[in-house]
Amino acid sequence: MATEQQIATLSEYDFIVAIDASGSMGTEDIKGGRSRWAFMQETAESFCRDLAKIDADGLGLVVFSGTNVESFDGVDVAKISEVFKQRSPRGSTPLAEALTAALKLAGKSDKKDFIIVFTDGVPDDKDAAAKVIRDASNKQETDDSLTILFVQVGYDAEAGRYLKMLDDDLKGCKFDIVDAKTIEEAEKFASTVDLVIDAIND
Ligand SMILES: [Ca+2]
Ligand SMILES: [Ca+2]
Repeated sequence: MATEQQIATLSEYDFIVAIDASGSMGTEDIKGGRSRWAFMQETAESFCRDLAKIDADGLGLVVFSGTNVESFDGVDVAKISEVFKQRSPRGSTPLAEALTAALKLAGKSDKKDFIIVFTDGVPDDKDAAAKVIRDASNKQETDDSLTILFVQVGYDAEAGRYLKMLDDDLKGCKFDIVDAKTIEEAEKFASTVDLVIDAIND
């Protein structure tokens, strides 16, 4: 269970959830024959239900695939479920554009920011996505003002290597602001609050 102290710490943050809706999210490689999209939807809704209790002015949401990067501000879980119903997996993985959109939502208030990205594949432009993160890190005054947690859905080995590089080995950053976990690792935490605090401290 999360302590009051932990919840007080996290109430200083805006939470922004970025959802990869690229075509490969339709791959049915999750146990029980489910698609990555269905599995991610269930997990993301559960995390958002917990985060919405902490983030008093609502969550930020970015949904990205192909040339379609949609942003929503101040949303609740019902809105997130509605967006899931409207989108289905198609197109490529514009991660750099999605991170840029998430940072734009983050910049709307003075709160600290926590961005959680659910993604399954290698982005369209690896270097561009890394540059967005590096530039954000280098603008920060403190390590905890922004954290980006990547949650990998499915088992794409190249995507796993890329996200691990962002987490452990991204050169030229003032602060290490990235944590990367598989969706199975993320689900093992006792609570969403524990997962978020672990990522902030990474
Ligand atoms: Ca908020
Ligand atoms: Ca890290």
